[in-house]
Amino acid sequence: MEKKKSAFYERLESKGVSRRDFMKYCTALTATMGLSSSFVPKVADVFAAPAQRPPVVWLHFGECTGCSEALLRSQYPFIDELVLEVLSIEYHETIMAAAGYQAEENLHNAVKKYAGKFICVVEGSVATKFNGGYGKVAGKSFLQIAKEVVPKAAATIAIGTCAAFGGIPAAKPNPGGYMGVGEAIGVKTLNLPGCPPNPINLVGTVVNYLLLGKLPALDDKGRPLFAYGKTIHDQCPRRAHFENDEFVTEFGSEEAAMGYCLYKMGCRGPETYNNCPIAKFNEGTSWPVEAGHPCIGCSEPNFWDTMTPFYEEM
Ligand code: FSX
Ligand code: SF4
Ligand code: F3S
Repeated sequence: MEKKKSAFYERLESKGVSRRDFMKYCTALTATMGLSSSFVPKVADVFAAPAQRPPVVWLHFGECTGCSEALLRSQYPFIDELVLEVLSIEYHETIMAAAGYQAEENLHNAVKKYAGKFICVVEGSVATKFNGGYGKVAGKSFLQIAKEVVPKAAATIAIGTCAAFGGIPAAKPNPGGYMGVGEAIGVKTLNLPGCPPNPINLVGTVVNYLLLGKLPALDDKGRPLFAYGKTIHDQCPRRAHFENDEFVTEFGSEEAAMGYCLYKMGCRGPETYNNCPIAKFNEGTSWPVEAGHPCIGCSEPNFWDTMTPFYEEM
């Protein structure tokens, strides 16, 4: 175990990531997951000395691959660490070397070999009209693939608003009858919406599973409460107002409020459940409202239709 750990830290160093940076990441991840700081060393061990590597089958349906892109650019774990050390990715169209019949065979073999044991991650929504005719991979409709693979998984994670709720492919007039994977085939999925979702919420979900042996607690829409338990507005640094001519902000400093609330520019923060203000994007650099753009409600059910026209007050 100790040998495994020191080899892990050596690999990190060789990639220019110090042990200190890694522990900082684990502290942020532990806080995001809603666990007390006493869990930080245990969270670190999930990466440094994983006891098990759950097999993952990652399916792509109707989407833009932004969810995979967001994950591939996650600061840590670097995707190769995530792929090779924490998870055993058996099938993922964007990153696997196999193509054509060989790729199909990989999928078939993985589902057979790990039946009842693998985690299925679904990215993108499923066309349901015309026998699923509006979306196919290798001559099979998304609908058919979802029906064949998803029920055999130990758990299914719908990553991104498309897979969770239908998302952009399901926007009006939606001729193909696109919908979220759970609704399309009548199963319960763990939903990580966002267009794109924040990769830290996938990592948090997986680490929760590996550390505590179960999936995190969910709300009535299948979203982990640790990430989607509060609205954007409830955590927003722009939530500031004047009181007796005094500038008052409940969250952070006056500088952090950076000007004023974007509500009149159409901000959907008050009706959007997500942890963007805390988790942020691009290595914790910023998030839409901090960058001066109103939240467009990208992680809510029925995004896009119920959130447009953007820039109009709710
Ligand atoms: Fe959807 Fe993923 Fe939006 Fe894109 O692939 S959640 S279109 S950012 O990224 O599925
Ligand atoms: Fe709420 Fe949006 Fe204003 Fe922030 S910018 S306080 S989320 S309405
Ligand atoms: Fe999406 Fe709003 Fe966050 S637009 S990325 S939920 S701030």
